[in-house]
Amino acid sequence: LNFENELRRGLKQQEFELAFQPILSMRPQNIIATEVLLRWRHPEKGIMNAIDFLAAVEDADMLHPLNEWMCQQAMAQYQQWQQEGRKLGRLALNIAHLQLQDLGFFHFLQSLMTEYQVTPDQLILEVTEQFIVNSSDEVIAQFKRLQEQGLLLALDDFGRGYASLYYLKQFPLNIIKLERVFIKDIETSEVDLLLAESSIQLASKLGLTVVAEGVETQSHYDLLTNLGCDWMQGYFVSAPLPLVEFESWFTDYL
Ligand code: G
Ligand code: G
Ligand code: MN
Ligand code: NA
Repeated sequence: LNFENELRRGLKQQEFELAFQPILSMRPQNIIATEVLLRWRHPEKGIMNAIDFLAAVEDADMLHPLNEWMCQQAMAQYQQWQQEGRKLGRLALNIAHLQLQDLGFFHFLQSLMTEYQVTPDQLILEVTEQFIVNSSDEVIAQFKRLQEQGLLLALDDFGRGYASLYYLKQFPLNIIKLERVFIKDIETSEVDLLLAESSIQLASKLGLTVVAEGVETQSHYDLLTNLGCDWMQGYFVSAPLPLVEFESWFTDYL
């Protein structure tokens, strides 16, 4: 209850904010998408990442309002960048599996798309394996409908779970995001390099686009380019940044 009050207070006091991290193609290095990550600028605890509070948000039954706030803010920001002529690629949103338990999310998404003039071909939705395990046929049908209009569906944190290969087969994905633990040691560990290589090959053969997460160095970049990885994300390009810093990053970059 305490934390729930904290959350409500935080939302009301506008302590939540968005961070942005670009996703680039490997060669040439073009901005493909901009991922939105939730942050809580807590008056005592400082800046907290989503991972530090999302589970508690879920327990407090506050996931829906917070995620709806995030989606609305993100779409409004994206529309503004569009109007300014910024070429930031697609908008990539993280969608918690609990948001997808019924079709309400799709109505909500549609109303935001109408309000902010964002089309399906400007969006990537990032879901987790947990969602794929629990998803209903109706929800999958909704995703397919949006995918026919150009929306891309990404599996986040690929490789962290336990049954990934099986789900790749039965779920209509466009993209897999290779978890950063796979990337971290590819310069020094032959096993890690082999795992990255086989994941990329498998995904490519299944017709999926591969995004490497946690690309931090030139040699990560070189190795992944040679392995045929499609897109990348990580400190090598940019950390997730608050709005003002992100805008100055892309002003220099574009
Ligand atoms: O950047 P950060 O450490 O917060 O990211 C940790 C995890 O939280 C990542 O897996 C990221 O996808 C997830 N995440 C970040 N922002 C959001 C959000 O707005 N909604 C959901 N559901 N997950 C998010
Ligand atoms: O699970 P997800 O990949 O969405 O988590 C994103 C988290 O990873 C964020 O907390 C973000 O700050 C962090 N992150 C993003 N890029 C890098 C990177 O290149 N290296 C490391 N170590 N962390 C990163
Ligand atoms: Mn993500
Ligand atoms: Na991720």
